[in-house]
Amino acid sequence: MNAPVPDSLFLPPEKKAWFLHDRFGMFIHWGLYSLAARHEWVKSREEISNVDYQKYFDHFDPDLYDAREWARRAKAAGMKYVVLTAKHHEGFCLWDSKVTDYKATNTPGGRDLVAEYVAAFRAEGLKIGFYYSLIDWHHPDFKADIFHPERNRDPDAFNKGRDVTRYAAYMRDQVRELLTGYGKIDVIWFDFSYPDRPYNGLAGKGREDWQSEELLRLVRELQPDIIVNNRLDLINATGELPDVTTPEQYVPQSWPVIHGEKATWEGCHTFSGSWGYYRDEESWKSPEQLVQILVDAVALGGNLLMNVGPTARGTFDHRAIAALDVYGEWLRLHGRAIYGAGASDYVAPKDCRLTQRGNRLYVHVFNWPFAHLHIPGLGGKVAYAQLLHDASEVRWIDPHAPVDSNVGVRIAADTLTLELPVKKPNVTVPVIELF
Ligand code: FUL
Repeated sequence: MNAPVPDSLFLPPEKKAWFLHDRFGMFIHWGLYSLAARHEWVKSREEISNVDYQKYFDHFDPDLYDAREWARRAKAAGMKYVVLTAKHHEGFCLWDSKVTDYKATNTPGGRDLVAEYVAAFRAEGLKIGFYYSLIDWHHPDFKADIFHPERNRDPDAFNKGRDVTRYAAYMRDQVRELLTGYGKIDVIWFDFSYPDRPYNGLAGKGREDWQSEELLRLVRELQPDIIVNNRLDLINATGELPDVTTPEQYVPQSWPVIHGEKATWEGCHTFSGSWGYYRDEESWKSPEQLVQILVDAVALGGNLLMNVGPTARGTFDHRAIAALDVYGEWLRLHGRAIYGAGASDYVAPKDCRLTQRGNRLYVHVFNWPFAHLHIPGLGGKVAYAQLLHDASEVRWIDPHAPVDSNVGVRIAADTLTLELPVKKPNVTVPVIELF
């Protein structure tokens, strides 16, 4: 059922102004997998059947969940928008959906977790987003594929009687609930299509299975200004740039380009190696890495959606709180190098990144050099320079000063050579602001 694609399913740049300005959001992955506490893909990875997964539903009781506390922490970390997994691949719904029993209100917890989330984050002034999985390992009409937890049963027998068009209608019903029940929603984050990976002769899932055009048309009808990500498998079908493209767990080398155009993009990353709460995971990022991922995104014109995986009791783990505090502290002093800032046409010196906001340029120094930092192309163009965290002046070497006759090296007139303190300032990533 493929209705023709209308002229434009995606937003013009002016509708994305808030998104481009705000730059930094919180992703939240929360679901039954938080009880297993060993990755949100646990059901697929360990091939757990619905019957065996039921224990997590029966024990889901987030008694310490206080969405206002989450929202306060997000705001204090400098995050301006938020995206919560209303439903992840396991199929469990955090809201009181009328079209399934597989939802938070039917667990011992018995609350509409989405309603509390929306109210709390909105009250803190954050923009509100929903993640909604196109994959559903619980729904009776979702077919087996390479990732399905029950993929190793005979796929023909497993898929018999399953009707993916019913599943597509179910998704539309749910998206309608989410986009009509909670006021203005700013982001919808669909996840994900994999049309090129057939399994056992079965076609992979893609826009035909999801009926992506219809889904997107519904989204537009209900929330015309909502930002929609790129995972509906529509890029090639529509020939258009999606509202936002979403490189996952990597820092692009250059500004992501689609159809020859620079895309609006948002990197998404985790604090450790999992999106869902993973008790025993040890690969937590260092403070430097956390800040650098954010700077890397903005320096290439992008956003960062940084993930927290709350525990099954509804709390943020102490390691997540520490990571959020890193952002809060850094952004309190360096926010103007991030919000409303973006890529610069100047070339960053080695081990640095540049962001620009109007006619101010920000040099983010990832690896503190000894005493001098040379920035070609900026000689003669800068009126004043300071370290951003304490507004202490940074002086530079006059390229026209007499040459030291013993050395005979002259600084090129178009190079700005900053004289830095020998010791790295005591901030995670120091920034020099150039006026
Ligand atoms: C992926 C999902 O499979 C992960 O579990 C996570 O939600 C990530 C943001 O997107 O594709």
